[in-house]
Amino acid sequence: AESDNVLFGFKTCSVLSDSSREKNIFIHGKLADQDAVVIMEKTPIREDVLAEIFSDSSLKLEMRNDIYSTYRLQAPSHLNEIKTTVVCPATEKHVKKYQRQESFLVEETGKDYQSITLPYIQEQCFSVQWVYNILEKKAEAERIIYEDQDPKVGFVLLPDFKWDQKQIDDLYLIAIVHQRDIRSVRDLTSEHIALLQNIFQKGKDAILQRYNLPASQLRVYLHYQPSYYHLHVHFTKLSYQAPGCGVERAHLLADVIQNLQSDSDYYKNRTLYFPLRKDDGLLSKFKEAGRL
Ligand code: M7G
Repeated sequence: AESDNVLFGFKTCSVLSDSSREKNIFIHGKLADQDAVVIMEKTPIREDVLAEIFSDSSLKLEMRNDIYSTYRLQAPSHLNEIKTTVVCPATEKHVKKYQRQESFLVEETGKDYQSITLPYIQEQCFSVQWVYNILEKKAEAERIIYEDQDPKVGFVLLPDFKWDQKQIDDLYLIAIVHQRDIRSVRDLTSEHIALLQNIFQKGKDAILQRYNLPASQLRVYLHYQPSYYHLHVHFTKLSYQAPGCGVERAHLLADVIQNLQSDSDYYKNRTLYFPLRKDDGLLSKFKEAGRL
């Protein structure tokens, strides 16, 4: 029905990026005069629904040649859904985030962080209201897989919104810490080792219990730079190449813990490398400072 279709009346402005291989499209448009980003993605074909597809679909022959034939198969509509994410109202930063663009690798010393990055993220970063909504059970409360309520070492583990939870192959969860003053790995010191170990251990336990997936099948990491400056840890299936997870941004949680164990100020002083998109405001700041 039109009334519960939030996309009714959506007007496309531009396609930000698309991929026939990943079968997704990122669109910038207007929803009742507000900027919106819509992400649509065809979901994987699951083995457990094959029987239903074979018995309940209509099949149209396209061509036959010797032992070869191709068909157009119309699967039952509930097996033919498009996973859709809507960001509205979207900021200019959201639009840029999803735009396909050239990236440049930035070299950020501890000093650069203090003088360039920190001032920038203090005024420019994405709102973390959605994170607070999760921590306060104002949103996604029923999706929580595990919670440790301790204010110091506690966290909430839940499915990332990139994962529709229909199959384990693209398992993707995030652990969001209860502490609110840790922006990124740059803020971590040996004081946080207990917190990180707690997330690592209990996160792995919870995933084993819930999904029967052992730790040896998991990639557990943080992003630097993250999009959202409230500390969170990504848990994905090892065999799954999550979109947007290049090697340059990922820091394995196990490594982060060891680095802090050997040097409490490791992430304060180290030079960290990360890619930034061509029109990222932070990239301009590095250029202005003559660091690129
Ligand atoms: P990140 O490393 O800060 O940024 O990770 P990235 O998106 O550039 O990787 C934030 C993670 O939180 C991403 O994996 C997002 O898909 C996920 N995420 C973002 N939002 C706004 C939400 C949300 O509202 N709910 C949930 N469950 N996950 C989200």
